[in-house]
Amino acid sequence: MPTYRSLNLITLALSKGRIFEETLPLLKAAGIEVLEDPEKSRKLILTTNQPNVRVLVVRATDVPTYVQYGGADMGITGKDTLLEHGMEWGGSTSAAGLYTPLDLQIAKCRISVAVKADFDYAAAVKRGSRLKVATKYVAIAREFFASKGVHVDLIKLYGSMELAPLVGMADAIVDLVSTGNTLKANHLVEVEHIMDISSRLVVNQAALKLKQAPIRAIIDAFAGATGAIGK
Ligand code: PRT
Ligand code: MG
Repeated sequence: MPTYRSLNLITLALSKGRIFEETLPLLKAAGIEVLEDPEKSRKLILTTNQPNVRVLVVRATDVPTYVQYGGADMGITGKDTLLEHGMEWGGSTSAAGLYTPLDLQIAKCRISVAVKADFDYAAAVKRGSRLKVATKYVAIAREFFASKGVHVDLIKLYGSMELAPLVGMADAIVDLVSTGNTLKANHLVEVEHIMDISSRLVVNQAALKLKQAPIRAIIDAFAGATGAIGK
């Protein structure tokens, strides 16, 4: 049986860095202030000024997993991460028991295909060449190239994708771009814009049923602060 405390306790999973920083104003709008700085503290569970709200610090790619398995009631994560986690787009609920009621409009970027400046991507596509594509986003890349009818060999990497074309390991990469400075610094150019990315609030559906009032209060405060419409 859940205890009174566990029925009140709200656990939010966040990743360090840009998502954490950009979430702070949203939390503030919900009257929540995180009392420790994850960049300074080694703690993985952070307290807040609300005794019934705590924050878990997890890897960005682990946020959907914590929420899916109930380690956290809710989390904030990029659309890129949700798609790679297997979330189907088009609805706000998924088979994994995840509910994504809000586009928070934070940590915005786009996911793109980039190649070395001297690689003629359009010609390679036109010829029907098989492309070697390095990416952390294999699900998104597979779906994108399949929809274009381009044959690809995907090489899974966990970071620094920009290196792969430079060392001749891949013809192209699929990666997140925001200012474009990283591509430019590595002599890569963007040749396809796959989709726009922003971060979403993701909620465990069972937790939402058990803890309706406190979770709804946070969703509403975030929605007000974002000016977001349910997506
Ligand atoms: O770093 P770690 O391996 O722990 O995890 P992570 O890279 O998944 O986390 P993090 O914090 O870097 O990114 C979390 C989320 O922020 C992503 O899932 C995106 O939804 C979002 N986001 C927004 C970005 C960017 N913008 C972004 N620019 N994530 C990464 N980048 C990287 C990009 O991969 C590239 O290397 O920044 C570089 C490009 O930036 P520009 O400005 O040079 O174009
Ligand atoms: Mg990173």
